[in-house]
Amino acid sequence: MIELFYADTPNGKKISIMLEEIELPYKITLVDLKKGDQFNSTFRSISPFSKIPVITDHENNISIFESGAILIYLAEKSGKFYDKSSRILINQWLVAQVAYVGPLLGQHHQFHHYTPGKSKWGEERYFKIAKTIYKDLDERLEKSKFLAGNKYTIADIATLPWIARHPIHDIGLKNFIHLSRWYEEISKREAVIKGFDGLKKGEKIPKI
Ligand SMILES: N[C@@H](CCC(=O)N[C@@H](CS)C(=O)NCC(=O)O)C(=O)O
Repeated sequence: MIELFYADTPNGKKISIMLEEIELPYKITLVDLKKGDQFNSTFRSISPFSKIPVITDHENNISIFESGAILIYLAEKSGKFYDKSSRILINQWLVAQVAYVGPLLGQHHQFHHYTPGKSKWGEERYFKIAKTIYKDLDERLEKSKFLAGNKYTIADIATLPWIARHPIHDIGLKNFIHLSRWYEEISKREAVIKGFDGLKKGEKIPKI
């Protein structure tokens, strides 16, 4: 049994989607970020930066923090979405998501959506970067069916929940035809639909 320490955010959804995809038994333990659960000492003992997601694999009593590391662990455990022959490519697109796409789109959420009017500089800077991320992903997906080649991988699973925030990005996903094609195709997967609704409240993946 895998225990997923979860909050309903793009980083949390990456792992609930992966767990649905690989069909391993799992349970979700909610971490209420607004209440500050992430700072309690029990949680900090498995998450040194006080962040979700974290998993505990009770089969071998191991805990893993950082979404990219968790995706790699689950991919290796299940033998899915991380082909040995494509690992160099998959690692690049996965690390680009956790180190660049996620954090920078996250800044765009903060300045543009959550605190508009606080910092014109911040709003302009991260809007521009977010548009560039859309453009660069679109260019990649013009040449490649999925981010790391012809097969759906953990790099796609990591990136989908961030692009699913497109309604608050105000960039116009439909104008990026290759990124839209990729988004629509992945959004139709049964496991993605189930995993996206991590809290089982009937949340739908936003349409384009
Ligand atoms: N690099 C981390 C980022 C995780 C992260 O930023 N988690 C956020 C929610 S999406 C969090 O736990 N925030 C709580 C806080 O900062 O207090 C990963 O990819 O797992």
